[in-house]
Amino acid sequence: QHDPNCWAGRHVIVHLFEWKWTDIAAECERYLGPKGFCGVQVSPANEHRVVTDPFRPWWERYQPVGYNLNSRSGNDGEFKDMVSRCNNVGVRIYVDAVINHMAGAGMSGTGSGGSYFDSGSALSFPSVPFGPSDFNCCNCAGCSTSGCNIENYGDVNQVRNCRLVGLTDLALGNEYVRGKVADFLNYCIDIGVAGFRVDASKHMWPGDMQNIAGRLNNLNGAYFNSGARPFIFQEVIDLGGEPIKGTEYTGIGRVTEFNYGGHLGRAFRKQFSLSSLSNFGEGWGMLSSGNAVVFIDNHDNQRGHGAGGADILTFYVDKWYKMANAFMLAHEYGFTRLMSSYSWDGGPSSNDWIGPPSDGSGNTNYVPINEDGTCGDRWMCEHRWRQIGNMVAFRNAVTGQGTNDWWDNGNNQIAFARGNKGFIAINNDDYNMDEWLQTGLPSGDYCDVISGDVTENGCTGTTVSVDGNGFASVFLSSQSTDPVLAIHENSKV
Ligand code: QV4
Ligand code: CA
Repeated sequence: QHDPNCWAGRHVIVHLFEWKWTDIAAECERYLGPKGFCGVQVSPANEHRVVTDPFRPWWERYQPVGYNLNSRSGNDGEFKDMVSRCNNVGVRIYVDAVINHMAGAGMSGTGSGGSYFDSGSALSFPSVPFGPSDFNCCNCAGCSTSGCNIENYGDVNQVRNCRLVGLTDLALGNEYVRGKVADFLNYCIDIGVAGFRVDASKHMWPGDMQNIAGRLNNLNGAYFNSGARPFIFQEVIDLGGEPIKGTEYTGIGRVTEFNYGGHLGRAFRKQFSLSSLSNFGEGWGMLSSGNAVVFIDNHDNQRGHGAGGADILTFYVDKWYKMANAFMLAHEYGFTRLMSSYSWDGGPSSNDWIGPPSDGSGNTNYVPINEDGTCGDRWMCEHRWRQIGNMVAFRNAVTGQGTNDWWDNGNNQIAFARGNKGFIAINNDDYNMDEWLQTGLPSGDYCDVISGDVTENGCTGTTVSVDGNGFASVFLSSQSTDPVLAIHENSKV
C-alpha cells in the first residue's frame, strides 16, 4: 500500500536511527509533532543478536532472534507507550521489518530479549519458534552456491534463496513461515504502527511479499480511518545493471529510490551542474513519483554499506548536506525521508560498525537536547538543524502544487516556485547569486526559513519582500555557510 497514512497536511518522515523508544516518544511530543512531521522510521523493534565482537555494532539489529519486542531500543511496554504518545500528537511510527532472514549463520547464544538461539546446523530459534525446515536449503536446487551465500547478483535465485552476507535465509514460500511473519507484523499493527520499511526486499520473492502483505490487518481504528491499510515501503537497491528491478515490487507498496541520493550527491559535488536538475524526477529513469521513497542518505550508505559509495552526502559534508535536503524537501518528486544519525570515530570511511552512544555495557544512551535545540553526545539530529527541520513546513505547504518559474544560470545557481505556495533559491557556484526573480508568491514580507525562524516578533533571519507581481530580490553569497533561501505561505511575517 502506497499511502503513508500521515495526518492531513503532513508529508515527511525521519529515520531516528538507533534511538530508544522513550526518546522517540519524547521527540514526537516536543519536536516532531509541533514541527509537522508525518512520522518516524524506527530501528528494528524485534529481538536481535547481541554482538560483542565488534562491540555492540549497530548491525546486530539486522540479525533477528525472535519476534518479541525486546530490542536495544527498549521493551514491549516502552514500544507501546511510544506508539500511543506519537500517534496522539499526529506522528506515525513505521517499523523496520527484518523478515528475509534470522541471525547470521554459525552462532549461538542469547538475544536482546533473553531468548536462546542456535544458527548453526540446528537452525533453532525457539522464541518464534523456527527450526531447520523453516529456512531455505543450500547446495540444493533453490540455492546452488556451495557456501550457501549470495555470490552473484546476476542470478535471481541466488539473490532470493541464498544467504545475504551469511544471514540464515527464511523460506518465505512456506505457509508456516508466512504465518509467523504476518503474526509479528500484525502485532505491531494492532499496537498502532502505520506501516513498515521492509528490509532486504530484493532478497524476497515479490510473490511471497504480496502474500504476506495480504495477511496484514487493517490499521488500529483508535488512530486511523476505518479500513486503512499499512504503508509498505520496500528496501530494494536498484541502480540498474542487475536483473532484479524495483518495479517488481511497486504493486505491493513503495520502493526506496537509491538513484535519487546518488544523483543529488553528484550534483552538489559538482560532477554536473544544478541547472540540469530542471527536469529531475521520472525523466531521469527513476521510479514513478507515487512509488518512490526518497532520501539523501540512509543508515547504510552514510557509512559505506549498501549502495552509492563516495557520492552520497552525509552530515560529514554539512554544507552540501543541508543544501541537498532543502532541495529534496522543496522538490515535488517522491515521498521524503530524512536521516537522523550519530557520529562515530574515524568516520565517514572507517569504523563502519560503531553502534550508537552507549554505556560500557552497550546500553544505548538517551539523547540529550541542548539549550539551542541541537543534540548532545554523538547524536547528530540532522532533522533538528534549522535549515532542514524548517523545510518540513515548506514541503507541507507546497505538496500538491506543481513546479513553476524554474530559473537557473546554466551553472550551479537555481531557483523554482511551487505554485503560489513556496519558493526556493540555491547557489552552489563559487560566485555570488544576485537576481530579481519570480517567486510565484502573493506580495508581502516572508521569512527565509533557512537563515531564521518565524517568531511572534517576526523573523530571526533574512526577510524577503515579494512585490505585487511576485518578484523578489534574491542575494546568496557564495561565502555563506547556507547559500539557500526558502520562503513559503506559512513563513509570511
Ligand atoms: C560474516 C561474513 C560472511 C559470513 C558470515 C557467517 O562477512 O561472509 O558468511 O559472517 O555468519 C553483518 C556483518 C557481516 C557478517 C553478517 C552475518 O557485517 O560481516 O557476515 O553480519 O553475521 C546490515 C549490515 C551488514 C550486517 C547485517 C547483519 O549492513 O554488514 O552483516 O546488517 O548484521 C545489500 C542488500 C540490502 C542491504 C545492504 C547492506 O541488497 O538489502 O546490502 N541492506 C539492508 C539493511 C542493512 C542490513 C541488511 C539489509 C541485512 O539496510 O543495514 O545489513 O538485514 O545491498
Ligand atoms: Ca531470501
